[in-house]
Amino acid sequence: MQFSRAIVRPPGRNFADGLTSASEGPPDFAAACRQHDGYCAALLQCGVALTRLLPDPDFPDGPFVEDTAVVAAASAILTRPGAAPRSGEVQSVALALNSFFSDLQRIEAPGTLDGGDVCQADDHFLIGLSARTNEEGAQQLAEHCKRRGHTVGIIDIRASKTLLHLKTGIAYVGEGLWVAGPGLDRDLLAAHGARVDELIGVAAREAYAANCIRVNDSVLIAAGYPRLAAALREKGHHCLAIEVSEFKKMDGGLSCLSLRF
Ligand code: CIR
Repeated sequence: MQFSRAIVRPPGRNFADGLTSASEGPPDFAAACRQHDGYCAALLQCGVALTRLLPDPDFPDGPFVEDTAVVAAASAILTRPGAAPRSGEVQSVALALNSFFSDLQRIEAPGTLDGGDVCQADDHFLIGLSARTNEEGAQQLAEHCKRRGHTVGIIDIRASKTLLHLKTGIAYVGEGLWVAGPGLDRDLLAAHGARVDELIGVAAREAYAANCIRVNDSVLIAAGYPRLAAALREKGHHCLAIEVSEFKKMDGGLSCLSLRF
């Protein structure tokens, strides 16, 4: 899949006030800004033009824009984030998406859905049921995707103690290649309709790195996870390692920092 644009939002001064289950201490604001700049530079290097939203003081989790919308083919669907304090993040993303998509839909109550629970693999969408995405939200997105000719599998990760979102643990690299962290394997993905030609299993000590993203001719991965980087390079992929330690402290990874289309 080729991407020509991404929406991003730099962290605001109150970034440390966002939601987190991590116990790594508060993020450093200046370091988070530098790391976000590095992330944006990598996207630009991949040939993607950026729409940069302004930080919003009311929404410290605002940089995690991926959770607020799902882009599928020529359409976009605005989410209803499963965490109530994040619901107001959708409005500014909607304004930005409006200039690119005439077909802008919404997840409606009582459905909730976070974009982090949605993994597109070519024409197939995997949707995670999680603490953030409920059955109504997953079904609404599934219908939306099916109407547009995609197939869908819904994976229940609610029993997982380590996965905030489905994409916390899996990534589709392209051409049938997947990356999957502990507890997520080939059989599970295939049972939910995914084509799995190859899968790189990520060990528990590198679990955070499973949230990597293919952007055009490169794979962006978190810096500091050499085994996954080596495995991807061995398969012929060009990897760009990005420092995201300050976002990890807020339970965020590489995918959640942009909406790519
Ligand atoms: C949250 O808990 O909602 C944020 N602190 C982190 C969201 C990360 N999003 C993602 O993985 N898609």
